[in-house]
Amino acid sequence: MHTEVTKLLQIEYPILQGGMANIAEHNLVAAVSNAGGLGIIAAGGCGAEQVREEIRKTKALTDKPFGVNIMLLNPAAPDIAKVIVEENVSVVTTGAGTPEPYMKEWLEAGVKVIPVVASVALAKRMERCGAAAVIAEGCESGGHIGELTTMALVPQVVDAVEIPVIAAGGIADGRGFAAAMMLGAKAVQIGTRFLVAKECIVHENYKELVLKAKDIDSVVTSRTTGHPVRTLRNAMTREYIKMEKEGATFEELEHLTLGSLRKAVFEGDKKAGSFMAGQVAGLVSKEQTCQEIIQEIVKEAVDVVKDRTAQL
Ligand code: TUI
Repeated sequence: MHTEVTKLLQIEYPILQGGMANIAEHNLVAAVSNAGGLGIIAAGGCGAEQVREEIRKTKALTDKPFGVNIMLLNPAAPDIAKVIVEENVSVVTTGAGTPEPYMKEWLEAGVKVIPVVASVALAKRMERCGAAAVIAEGCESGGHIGELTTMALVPQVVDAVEIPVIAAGGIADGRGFAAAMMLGAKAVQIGTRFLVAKECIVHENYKELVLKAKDIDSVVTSRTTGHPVRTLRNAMTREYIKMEKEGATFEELEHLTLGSLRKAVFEGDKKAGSFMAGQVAGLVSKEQTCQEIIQEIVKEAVDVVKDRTAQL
Protein backbone atom coordinates (compact mmCIF):
# COMPACT_ATOMS: atom_id res chain seq x y z
CA MET A 1 0.00 0.00 0.00
CA HIS A 2 1.25 3.49 -0.86
CA THR A 3 0.14 6.60 0.99
CA GLU A 4 1.94 9.77 2.11
CA VAL A 5 2.30 8.11 5.51
CA THR A 6 3.83 4.83 4.31
CA LYS A 7 6.36 6.96 2.40
CA LEU A 8 7.01 9.29 5.35
CA LEU A 9 7.50 6.46 7.85
CA GLN A 10 9.04 3.91 5.45
CA ILE A 11 6.48 1.24 6.36
CA GLU A 12 4.50 -1.24 4.24
CA TYR A 13 0.96 -0.68 5.54
CA PRO A 14 -0.54 2.63 6.81
CA ILE A 15 -1.33 1.14 10.21
CA LEU A 16 0.15 2.50 13.46
CA GLN A 17 -0.19 0.74 16.80
CA GLY A 18 -1.56 3.03 19.53
CA GLY A 19 0.84 4.02 22.33
CA MET A 20 -0.91 2.20 25.17
CA ALA A 21 0.67 3.13 28.54
CA ASN A 22 2.22 0.20 30.45
CA ILE A 23 1.19 -2.14 27.63
CA ALA A 24 2.99 -1.29 24.38
CA GLU A 25 6.49 -2.62 25.14
CA HIS A 26 9.22 -4.10 22.93
CA ASN A 27 7.51 -7.44 22.16
CA LEU A 28 4.30 -5.87 20.80
CA VAL A 29 6.14 -3.00 19.12
CA ALA A 30 8.60 -5.23 17.26
CA ALA A 31 5.80 -7.61 16.22
CA VAL A 32 3.75 -4.76 14.70
CA SER A 33 6.78 -3.29 12.91
CA ASN A 34 7.88 -6.72 11.64
CA ALA A 35 4.34 -7.20 10.28
CA GLY A 36 4.69 -4.02 8.17
CA GLY A 37 2.92 -1.49 10.43
CA LEU A 38 4.49 1.03 12.83
CA GLY A 39 4.99 -0.32 16.34
CA ILE A 40 5.10 2.40 19.01
CA ILE A 41 6.67 2.08 22.47
CA ALA A 42 4.43 3.67 25.10
CA ALA A 43 6.47 5.79 27.49
CA GLY A 44 3.28 6.62 29.42
CA GLY A 45 4.04 5.06 32.77
CA CYS A 46 7.84 4.88 32.32
CA GLY A 47 10.94 6.66 33.55
CA ALA A 48 13.53 7.83 31.00
CA GLU A 49 16.00 4.97 31.54
CA GLN A 50 13.21 2.42 31.20
CA VAL A 51 12.32 3.98 27.84
CA ARG A 52 15.98 3.77 26.74
CA GLU A 53 15.99 0.09 27.61
CA GLU A 54 12.74 -0.52 25.70
CA ILE A 55 14.19 1.23 22.64
CA ARG A 56 17.32 -0.95 22.76
CA LYS A 57 15.29 -4.15 23.25
CA THR A 58 13.04 -3.23 20.30
CA LYS A 59 16.08 -2.59 18.07
CA ALA A 60 17.30 -6.09 18.94
CA LEU A 61 14.01 -7.58 17.68
CA THR A 62 13.44 -5.58 14.49
CA ASP A 63 15.31 -3.70 11.76
CA LYS A 64 12.08 -1.97 10.75
CA PRO A 65 11.10 1.57 11.79
CA PHE A 66 9.28 2.03 15.10
CA GLY A 67 8.24 5.00 17.23
CA VAL A 68 7.92 6.15 20.83
CA ASN A 69 4.78 7.71 22.31
CA ILE A 70 5.20 10.29 25.06
CA MET A 71 2.24 10.94 27.29
CA LEU A 72 2.86 14.59 28.12
CA LEU A 73 1.30 14.39 31.59
CA ASN A 74 4.11 12.00 32.55
CA PRO A 75 6.49 13.92 34.89
CA ALA A 76 9.43 12.18 33.17
CA ALA A 77 8.47 13.63 29.74
CA PRO A 78 11.38 16.17 29.58
CA ASP A 79 13.95 13.43 30.27
CA ILE A 80 12.27 11.00 27.85
CA ALA A 81 12.41 13.74 25.19
CA LYS A 82 16.23 13.73 25.50
CA VAL A 83 16.43 9.91 25.35
CA ILE A 84 14.54 10.03 22.02
CA VAL A 85 17.35 12.12 20.52
CA GLU A 86 20.19 10.19 22.17
CA GLU A 87 18.84 6.84 20.95
CA ASN A 88 18.15 8.08 17.39
CA VAL A 89 14.44 7.31 17.44
CA SER A 90 12.98 8.30 14.06
CA VAL A 91 9.33 8.91 15.01
CA VAL A 92 7.68 10.34 18.13
CA THR A 93 3.97 10.55 18.80
CA THR A 94 2.63 12.61 21.70
CA GLY A 95 -0.61 12.57 23.65
CA ALA A 96 -2.56 14.45 26.30
CA GLY A 97 -1.01 17.88 25.63
CA THR A 98 1.17 19.90 23.31
CA PRO A 99 4.76 18.87 22.46
CA GLU A 100 5.82 22.46 21.66
CA PRO A 101 8.48 22.60 24.45
CA TYR A 102 10.37 19.72 22.76
CA MET A 103 9.84 20.54 19.07
CA LYS A 104 13.07 22.49 18.48
CA GLU A 105 15.27 19.79 20.01
CA TRP A 106 13.51 17.02 18.05
CA LEU A 107 13.35 18.78 14.69
CA GLU A 108 17.05 19.68 14.87
CA ALA A 109 17.82 16.00 15.46
CA GLY A 110 15.65 14.96 12.47
CA VAL A 111 12.97 13.26 14.57
CA LYS A 112 9.55 13.11 12.86
CA VAL A 113 6.96 14.42 15.32
CA ILE A 114 3.34 13.24 15.08
CA PRO A 115 1.17 14.72 17.84
CA VAL A 116 -2.26 13.33 18.75
CA VAL A 117 -4.84 16.08 18.44
CA ALA A 118 -8.48 16.18 19.45
CA SER A 119 -9.37 19.51 17.76
CA VAL A 120 -8.80 21.48 14.54
CA ALA A 121 -7.16 24.34 16.48
CA LEU A 122 -4.45 22.10 17.94
CA ALA A 123 -3.90 20.39 14.56
CA LYS A 124 -3.20 23.78 12.93
CA ARG A 125 -0.87 24.79 15.75
CA MET A 126 1.02 21.51 15.39
CA GLU A 127 1.40 22.01 11.63
CA ARG A 128 2.81 25.52 12.22
CA CYS A 129 5.40 24.27 14.70
CA GLY A 130 6.76 21.56 12.37
CA ALA A 131 4.75 18.35 12.93
CA ALA A 132 5.28 15.80 10.14
CA ALA A 133 1.66 14.58 10.45
CA VAL A 134 -1.10 14.59 13.07
CA ILE A 135 -3.16 11.81 14.58
CA ALA A 136 -6.80 12.95 14.82
CA GLU A 137 -8.20 10.85 17.66
CA GLY A 138 -11.93 10.60 18.32
CA CYS A 139 -13.57 9.93 21.67
CA GLU A 140 -14.36 6.32 20.71
CA SER A 141 -10.76 5.57 21.77
CA GLY A 142 -9.72 3.94 24.98
CA GLY A 143 -7.72 5.88 27.57
CA HIS A 144 -7.49 9.67 27.66
CA ILE A 145 -9.88 11.22 25.12
CA GLY A 146 -11.16 14.50 23.69
CA GLU A 147 -14.76 15.53 22.93
CA LEU A 148 -15.33 14.89 19.21
CA THR A 149 -16.01 11.60 17.46
CA THR A 150 -13.67 10.28 14.78
CA MET A 151 -16.36 10.68 12.10
CA ALA A 152 -16.70 14.41 12.86
CA LEU A 153 -13.07 15.21 13.74
CA VAL A 154 -11.09 13.55 10.93
CA PRO A 155 -12.60 15.34 7.90
CA GLN A 156 -12.46 18.72 9.68
CA VAL A 157 -8.76 18.23 10.48
CA VAL A 158 -8.14 17.00 6.90
CA ASP A 159 -9.63 20.24 5.56
CA ALA A 160 -7.63 22.40 7.98
CA VAL A 161 -4.05 21.17 7.45
CA GLU A 162 -1.72 20.27 4.57
CA ILE A 163 0.23 17.61 6.46
CA PRO A 164 -1.05 14.02 6.43
CA VAL A 165 -3.77 13.09 8.92
CA ILE A 166 -3.85 9.72 10.66
CA ALA A 167 -7.26 8.65 12.04
CA ALA A 168 -7.65 7.02 15.45
CA GLY A 169 -10.59 6.01 17.63
CA GLY A 170 -13.21 3.42 16.75
CA ILE A 171 -11.10 1.55 14.18
CA ALA A 172 -10.61 -2.19 14.68
CA ASP A 173 -11.17 -3.85 11.32
CA GLY A 174 -10.97 -3.36 7.56
CA ARG A 175 -14.29 -1.53 7.43
CA GLY A 176 -13.09 1.10 9.90
CA PHE A 177 -9.74 1.37 8.11
CA ALA A 178 -11.45 1.87 4.72
CA ALA A 179 -13.93 4.37 6.19
CA ALA A 180 -11.12 6.44 7.73
CA MET A 181 -9.35 6.60 4.36
CA MET A 182 -12.64 7.76 2.79
CA LEU A 183 -12.69 10.64 5.31
CA GLY A 184 -9.31 11.72 3.98
CA ALA A 185 -6.96 10.04 6.45
CA LYS A 186 -3.67 8.74 5.03
CA ALA A 187 -3.27 6.08 7.74
CA VAL A 188 -4.96 4.75 10.86
CA GLN A 189 -3.88 4.15 14.43
CA ILE A 190 -5.30 1.10 16.19
CA GLY A 191 -5.06 0.30 19.91
CA THR A 192 -7.84 -1.93 21.23
CA ARG A 193 -7.43 -4.70 18.65
CA PHE A 194 -3.71 -4.99 19.48
CA LEU A 195 -4.56 -5.44 23.18
CA VAL A 196 -5.48 -9.05 22.37
CA ALA A 197 -2.52 -9.71 20.06
CA LYS A 198 -0.61 -12.88 20.95
CA GLU A 199 2.53 -10.74 21.39
CA CYS A 200 0.78 -8.29 23.77
CA ILE A 201 1.91 -8.80 27.38
CA VAL A 202 -1.24 -7.64 29.20
CA HIS A 203 -2.65 -10.03 31.82
CA GLU A 204 -4.95 -12.76 30.41
CA ASN A 205 -7.87 -11.27 32.37
CA TYR A 206 -7.44 -7.99 30.44
CA LYS A 207 -7.61 -9.87 27.13
CA GLU A 208 -10.63 -11.85 28.34
CA LEU A 209 -12.51 -8.65 29.31
CA VAL A 210 -11.84 -7.09 25.88
CA LEU A 211 -12.84 -10.28 24.04
CA LYS A 212 -16.08 -10.53 26.05
CA ALA A 213 -16.95 -6.81 25.93
CA LYS A 214 -20.11 -5.72 24.19
CA ASP A 215 -20.79 -2.41 22.42
CA ILE A 216 -21.97 -0.57 25.56
CA ASP A 217 -19.40 -1.91 28.03
CA SER A 218 -17.04 1.09 28.12
CA VAL A 219 -17.58 4.18 30.25
CA VAL A 220 -15.93 7.61 30.51
CA THR A 221 -14.67 8.71 33.93
CA SER A 222 -12.70 11.79 35.04
CA ARG A 223 -14.66 14.38 33.09
CA THR A 224 -14.51 16.51 36.25
CA THR A 225 -10.68 16.53 36.27
CA GLY A 226 -10.45 17.72 32.66
CA HIS A 227 -8.74 14.45 31.66
CA PRO A 228 -11.58 12.12 30.63
CA VAL A 229 -10.60 8.46 30.35
CA ARG A 230 -12.50 5.62 28.65
CA THR A 231 -12.27 2.20 30.34
CA LEU A 232 -14.35 -0.96 30.56
CA ARG A 233 -17.05 -0.62 33.21
CA ASN A 234 -16.31 -2.44 36.53
CA ALA A 235 -16.26 -1.92 40.31
CA MET A 236 -13.38 0.60 39.96
CA THR A 237 -15.29 2.81 37.50
CA ARG A 238 -18.39 2.69 39.73
CA GLU A 239 -16.24 3.76 42.73
CA TYR A 240 -14.55 6.46 40.63
CA ILE A 241 -17.85 7.93 39.45
CA LYS A 242 -19.12 7.87 43.05
CA MET A 243 -15.97 9.72 44.25
CA GLU A 244 -16.35 12.26 41.42
CA LYS A 245 -19.95 12.94 42.48
CA GLU A 246 -18.80 13.37 46.09
CA GLY A 247 -16.27 16.00 44.99
CA ALA A 248 -12.95 14.09 45.36
CA THR A 249 -9.83 16.11 44.50
CA PHE A 250 -7.93 15.85 41.20
CA GLU A 251 -4.99 14.17 42.98
CA GLU A 252 -7.19 11.54 44.64
CA LEU A 253 -8.85 10.70 41.34
CA GLU A 254 -5.64 10.70 39.27
CA HIS A 255 -4.00 8.44 41.82
CA LEU A 256 -6.88 5.99 41.54
CA THR A 257 -6.63 5.86 37.70
CA LEU A 258 -2.86 5.55 37.34
CA GLY A 259 -2.46 2.94 40.08
CA SER A 260 -5.39 0.98 38.74
CA LEU A 261 -4.03 0.82 35.17
CA ARG A 262 -1.03 -1.12 36.50
CA LYS A 263 -3.39 -3.37 38.49
CA ALA A 264 -5.27 -4.16 35.26
CA VAL A 265 -2.22 -4.70 33.06
CA PHE A 266 0.05 -6.66 35.41
CA GLU A 267 -2.29 -8.27 37.96
CA GLY A 268 -5.50 -8.62 35.92
CA ASP A 269 -7.43 -7.30 38.92
CA LYS A 270 -10.95 -7.30 37.48
CA LYS A 271 -12.43 -5.29 40.38
CA ALA A 272 -9.81 -2.60 41.06
CA GLY A 273 -8.14 -2.43 37.63
CA SER A 274 -8.56 0.31 35.02
CA PHE A 275 -9.11 -1.64 31.80
CA MET A 276 -8.65 1.08 29.19
CA ALA A 277 -10.26 0.07 25.88
CA GLY A 278 -12.14 1.72 23.03
CA GLN A 279 -15.79 1.44 22.05
CA VAL A 280 -14.75 -1.08 19.40
CA ALA A 281 -13.94 -3.65 22.09
CA GLY A 282 -17.27 -5.22 21.09
CA LEU A 283 -15.81 -5.85 17.60
CA VAL A 284 -12.71 -7.62 18.93
CA SER A 285 -13.44 -11.31 19.25
CA LYS A 286 -10.25 -13.29 18.75
CA GLU A 287 -6.62 -13.41 19.83
CA GLN A 288 -4.28 -13.34 16.80
CA THR A 289 -0.67 -12.52 16.02
CA CYS A 290 0.09 -8.95 14.90
CA GLN A 291 0.87 -10.34 11.45
CA GLU A 292 -2.59 -11.97 11.26
CA ILE A 293 -4.33 -8.83 12.56
CA ILE A 294 -2.66 -6.53 10.02
CA GLN A 295 -3.12 -8.93 7.09
CA GLU A 296 -6.80 -9.43 7.95
CA ILE A 297 -7.49 -5.69 8.28
CA VAL A 298 -5.75 -4.91 4.97
CA LYS A 299 -7.54 -7.69 3.04
CA GLU A 300 -10.91 -6.74 4.52
CA ALA A 301 -10.39 -3.06 3.60
CA VAL A 302 -9.49 -3.88 -0.01
CA ASP A 303 -12.49 -6.26 -0.33
CA VAL A 304 -14.96 -3.87 1.26
CA VAL A 305 -13.89 -0.96 -0.98
CA LYS A 306 -14.29 -3.14 -4.13
CA ASP A 307 -17.67 -4.40 -2.94
CA ARG A 308 -19.08 -0.98 -2.02
CA THR A 309 -17.70 0.70 -5.15
CA ALA A 310 -19.55 -1.87 -7.25
CA GLN A 311 -22.79 -0.83 -5.52
CA LEU A 312 -22.46 2.88 -6.30
O1 TUI B 1 -3.02 10.21 25.44
C1 TUI B 1 -3.90 9.54 24.96
N1 TUI B 1 -4.43 8.48 25.57
C2 TUI B 1 -4.05 8.00 26.81
S1 TUI B 1 -2.80 8.62 27.78
C3 TUI B 1 -3.15 7.51 28.96
S2 TUI B 1 -2.29 7.41 30.44
C4 TUI B 1 -3.33 8.24 31.52
N2 TUI B 1 -3.65 7.60 32.62
C5 TUI B 1 -4.43 8.18 33.52
C6 TUI B 1 -4.94 9.44 33.36
C7 TUI B 1 -4.67 10.10 32.22
C8 TUI B 1 -3.86 9.49 31.27
C9 TUI B 1 -4.16 6.70 28.56
N3 TUI B 1 -4.63 7.00 27.36
N4 TUI B 1 -4.41 9.85 23.73
C10 TUI B 1 -3.99 10.96 23.00
C11 TUI B 1 -4.88 12.11 23.20
N5 TUI B 1 -4.45 13.33 23.35
N6 TUI B 1 -6.22 12.09 23.26
C12 TUI B 1 -6.64 13.37 23.44
C13 TUI B 1 -5.51 14.14 23.49
C14 TUI B 1 -5.41 15.55 23.65
C15 TUI B 1 -6.40 16.27 24.28
C16 TUI B 1 -6.26 17.63 24.46
C17 TUI B 1 -4.26 16.22 23.20
C18 TUI B 1 -4.11 17.57 23.41
C19 TUI B 1 -5.12 18.26 24.02
O2 TUI B 1 -5.02 19.62 24.21
C20 TUI B 1 -3.74 20.10 24.52
C21 TUI B 1 -3.69 21.55 24.76
O3 TUI B 1 -2.90 21.93 25.62
O4 TUI B 1 -4.42 22.28 24.08
